[in-house]
Amino acid sequence: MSRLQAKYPGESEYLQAVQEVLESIEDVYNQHPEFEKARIVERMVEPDRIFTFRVTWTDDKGEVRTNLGYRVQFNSAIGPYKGGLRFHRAVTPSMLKFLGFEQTFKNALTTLPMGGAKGGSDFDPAGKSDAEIMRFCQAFMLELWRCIGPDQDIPAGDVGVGGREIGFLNGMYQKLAREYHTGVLTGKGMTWGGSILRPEATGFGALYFTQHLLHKAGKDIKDKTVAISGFGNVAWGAVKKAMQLGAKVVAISGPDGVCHVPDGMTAEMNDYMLEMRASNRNMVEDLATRFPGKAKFIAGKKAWSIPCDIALPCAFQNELSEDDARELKANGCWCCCEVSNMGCQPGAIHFFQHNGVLFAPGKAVNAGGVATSGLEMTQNAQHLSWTAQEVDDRLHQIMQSIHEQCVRYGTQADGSIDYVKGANIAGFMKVANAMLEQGII
Ligand code: 2IT
Repeated sequence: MSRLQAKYPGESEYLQAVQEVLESIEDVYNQHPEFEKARIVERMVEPDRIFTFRVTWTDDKGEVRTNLGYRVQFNSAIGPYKGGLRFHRAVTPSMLKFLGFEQTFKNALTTLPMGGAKGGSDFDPAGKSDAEIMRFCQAFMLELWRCIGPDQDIPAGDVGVGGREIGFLNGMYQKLAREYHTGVLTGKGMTWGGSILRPEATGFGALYFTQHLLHKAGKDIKDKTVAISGFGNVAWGAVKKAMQLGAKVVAISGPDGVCHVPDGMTAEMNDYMLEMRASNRNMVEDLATRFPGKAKFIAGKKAWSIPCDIALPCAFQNELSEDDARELKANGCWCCCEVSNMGCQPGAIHFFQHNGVLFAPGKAVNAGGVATSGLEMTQNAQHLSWTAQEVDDRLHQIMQSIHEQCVRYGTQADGSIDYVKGANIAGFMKVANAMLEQGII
C-alpha cells in the first residue's frame, strides 16, 4: 500500500478500494507462498491497460466542446473485459481505476466468465438535450470502438449511461465496425438484443442478496422499513423489488435532499422516478411536488436521516459517512446492504461491523447487474431471447451463490459473518488462481 500511495498520490478512490481488498486477503495471501512468488498482488492492483482519448462534439448552440474519454481494461484472467461506462463531471482515471478494480472481483463472484473493466467520460449529462447526448455518444464511440469487441471487451451502462446512451453508442459502433452482431454492449433495447430484466437486475439482485443475508440472520424483510438513496436505474429496481417483497420504502434521496414517505413508496411514485431521471434535472424534490401529502421533501438531508430498519445506498461512492452510520444506528437501523459501488466510507463500514449492524459490500450486493449483462451476452451468443422467468431464476441462483461464497470465506471464529472479507477473499481466490495457472504474462 505504501508503494502504491507513493506511486499514485491523490488517487484516493483507487487507493481506498485497493486497501480494503488487501486488508481482507492478508491472512489468505500469507498462507499461499505461490501467490507471493508470482507477485499476484503487485500484478492484480495494476490495470492491464488504460485508453485515454479526446472526445470533441458540438453542442446545440454550435459551440465546439471537448471532453476526455477513458477505458480501463483491468483484468482478463477469467474472461473478456466487462464493465460499465460512467458519464459524470467528476470522472477521473482514479475513479475508473477503483471501479475497474472492484469490477474484477465482482465479476469473479457472479460465477460467469467475465474479466473486469470500466470506462467513461467527464462529460456532464445534466441539462443536455437528446441531440447533444447523441452527438456526444457518437463522438465517444468514434474512439472507443477500436478498444472493444464481443470477445475482447463488452461495455455497459453505469451512472449517466442508460438505455438511451447504449442505443446511440451501439448504433455508432455498428456503423464504424460494419459488424451487426448484438454482443458488443449490454443493456441494449429489447428489440435489438437486450435482455428482459436487465434494467431491473441490479436492484432485484440487491434485494435477493438482502433476503439471503436476513434469512441467515434469522430475520425477514416483510414489513421492514427501508431507506434508499438515489433515483437512478438501480434505486428504481430496488424500490420495485422491496415493495414486491412486502417492505416499506420510507425514504428516497437525491443531491438536493430527501423525500420522506411515511406510508411507503407506491408503484406510481416509483415509476415517476423514471421520469425524474429522464428529465436530467437530478432533483428528488420533484417527487414531493408531484405527490403532495404523500412525500415530504427535506432540503439538504440524506436518506440516512430518516428512521429505518434497512439502509440501501444506491447512488455514488462514499455517499454514506461514519456520521451517517451513527445516525442510522441511533434511529434503529440494523442492516445496511451497499448497492452503489463503494457507497460506504471505511469509517462507516467499521462502525457498522463493530456495532451490530449487518453489513454487506457493493461488489457482492450489486453484482446482479453485471451478472444479468453476462446472461444478455449468453442470449446474444445463442441468437435467442429467454423469458423473464428464466432470467429471473438464473439471477436468483447467482445471488444465492454469491451469498454462499461470502459465507464460505467470511465466517469468523465466533460464527459471525464478515461479508466484506467473504466477498473479497472469494473474488481474490478465483482471479489469483486463474492468473497463476496462466503463467507470468
Ligand atoms: O457497476 C456495475 O457492475 C455496472 N455498472 C454494470 C456493468 C455491466 O457490465 O453490466
